[in-house]
Amino acid sequence: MNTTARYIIVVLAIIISLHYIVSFSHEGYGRATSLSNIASKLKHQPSGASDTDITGNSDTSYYGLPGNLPFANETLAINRHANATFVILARNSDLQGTVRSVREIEDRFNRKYRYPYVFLNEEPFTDEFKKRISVLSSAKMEFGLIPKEHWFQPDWIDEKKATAGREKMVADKIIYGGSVSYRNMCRFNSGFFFRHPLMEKYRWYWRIEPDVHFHCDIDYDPFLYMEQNKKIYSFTITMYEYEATIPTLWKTVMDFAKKHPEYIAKDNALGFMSSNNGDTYNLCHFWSNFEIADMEFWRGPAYTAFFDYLDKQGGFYYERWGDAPVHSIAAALFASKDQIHFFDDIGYEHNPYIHCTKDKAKWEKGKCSCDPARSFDYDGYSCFSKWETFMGKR
Ligand SMILES: Nc1nc2c(ncn2[C@@H]2O[C@H](COP(=O)(O)OP(=O)(O)OP(=O)(O)O)[C@@H](O)[C@H]2O)c(=O)[nH]1
Ligand SMILES: [Mg+2]
Repeated sequence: MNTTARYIIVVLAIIISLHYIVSFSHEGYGRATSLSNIASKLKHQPSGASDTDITGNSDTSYYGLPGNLPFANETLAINRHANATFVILARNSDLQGTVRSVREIEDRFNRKYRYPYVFLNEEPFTDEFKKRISVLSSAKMEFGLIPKEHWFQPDWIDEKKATAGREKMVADKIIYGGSVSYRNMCRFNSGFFFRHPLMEKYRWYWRIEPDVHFHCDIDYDPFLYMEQNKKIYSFTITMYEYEATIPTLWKTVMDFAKKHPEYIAKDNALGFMSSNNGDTYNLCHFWSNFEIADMEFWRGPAYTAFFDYLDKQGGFYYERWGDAPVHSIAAALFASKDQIHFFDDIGYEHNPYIHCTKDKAKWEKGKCSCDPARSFDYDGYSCFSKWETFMGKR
């Protein structure tokens, strides 16, 4: 062997040794360069508009698991993903409930689909929170801090008026009536979560809260369903809002609608919320703790102008406008009714209500753990039969 050949062998040996040392000491590098990852990347390139790397191996804020832990070797159910993410707003104190929600959505759906997660909080997530959540899935997980201006009460709110509004609600025993942080949360969910830097790269989201339950297997991709069927918003539960939390919301909405007729969709769902063409609001809304929806809708001109208009009226603080009626009314006015989808086959529970399909075939196929007799659909407080009548299904 000549000197050059020996020299090349020594250099190669050094490179290979370094590769192994770094693989073991740096998890991200190890994952990115593992043969199984390279092979799975070649097999599962997302197509279409999506440029999201669902495995997230190149992302430095990645907290997923290395390849030798649970689910990592499970075959992905599909080879096409939507450009989508789960989004979970939570406090550090919500850790245990968040663990339970992630665990359930993983078991019922995401272990096969591996959509990424974005966790958001107005305070930095603790290492403990990140550690306990990260162990639950091999999907990409990112933990983000909410910018102050997206969360806290803006300067232009008249604090005297806001305090008076809160005191009145406390006296009237309105749930969360005295809470400023609840109002911050509702305003954030109404107008800001889709503008968070970690959310900007995605188009579709599935909102999940701590301590919710998913009762049935979801053996297809709801994001792709939405995309392929041109849906923009979806729900599992619809109900009446507490009127005392939104005394001036409908008037504000109608003022906006009169100023901007160009944003009102042709075949809209106003008829679901008002039986007199908008004069009064029947308080029906979609329960937004579950949402699968298109952020292009929230980011578009109609919703941007709508949210800014509502925000300037101050009702998020002077009253207690919830993101549920705000999102629902916008979907009903600025989208056509056929763009709103009811996910009957997603068994969902947020205390105290459950949606559990009454269709026997779907219930069996989903191996549902919920009791259809307890489904909220036709409860007196539910708006679902109104929805069905409006959609011509009953
Ligand atoms: N980071 C953060 N998240 C919050 C805060 N308040 C609420 N959230 C989250 O916002 C979502 C809605 O809050 P919830 O307290 O569940 O409100 P709700 O669903 O109307 O009422 P519950 O019946 O109590 O569940 C959940 O994902 C909470 O974890 C807060 O002050 N900070
Ligand atoms: Mg909740």
